[in-house]
Amino acid sequence: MLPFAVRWEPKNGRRTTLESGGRSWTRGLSLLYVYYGGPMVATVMDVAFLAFVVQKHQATTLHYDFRLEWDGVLLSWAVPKGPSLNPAMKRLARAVEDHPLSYGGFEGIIPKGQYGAGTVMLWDRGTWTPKEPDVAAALAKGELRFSLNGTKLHGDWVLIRFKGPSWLLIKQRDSYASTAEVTGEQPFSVLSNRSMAEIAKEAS
Ligand SMILES: [Mn+2]
Repeated sequence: MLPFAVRWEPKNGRRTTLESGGRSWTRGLSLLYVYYGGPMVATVMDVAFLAFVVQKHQATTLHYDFRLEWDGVLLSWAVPKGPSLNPAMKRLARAVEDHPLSYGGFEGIIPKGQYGAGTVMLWDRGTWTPKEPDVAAALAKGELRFSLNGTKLHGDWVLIRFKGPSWLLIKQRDSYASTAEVTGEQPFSVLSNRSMAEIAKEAS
């Protein structure tokens, strides 16, 4: 009987970031749980991780840019209120243009006159795992289910398109779901531990 993978968990601390041809990705050891029809078996595998990043962006209006690495770019949604850990809170997520992978590490000031001028904070980052292997089909269908393994965001999430470029970002019910206001309670950068005001002062 062929093994059927039911879930995997990245093992933190055993990962490295590789760079090649201007593209970087993270890989490391992962615990893969497989089911052979008998008891669950855990095995260790070397897998490539897909990056996710949330950048808090004070441009004309404040929003959180939610980005998922796919096919060599960062798929991007602008979330005005930011992600919520509460499954009852459906957060508007407006699809915006793909960004280069290298932009996912950016924190600082976008100068006046440039697109998106303002302050950018690396609010969260980590890896994501699609629930279905065919991400392109899920995006075309307008329903992408995935899990996040970040510093602030974890567990299962879904992006559902409801009209044109408008999607909803919703936390799924799991042990990471909560009524905590994650954006308010964890306002600092995962990169530098700075506030938006501290990052904004950098330029002056
Ligand atoms: Mn933005």
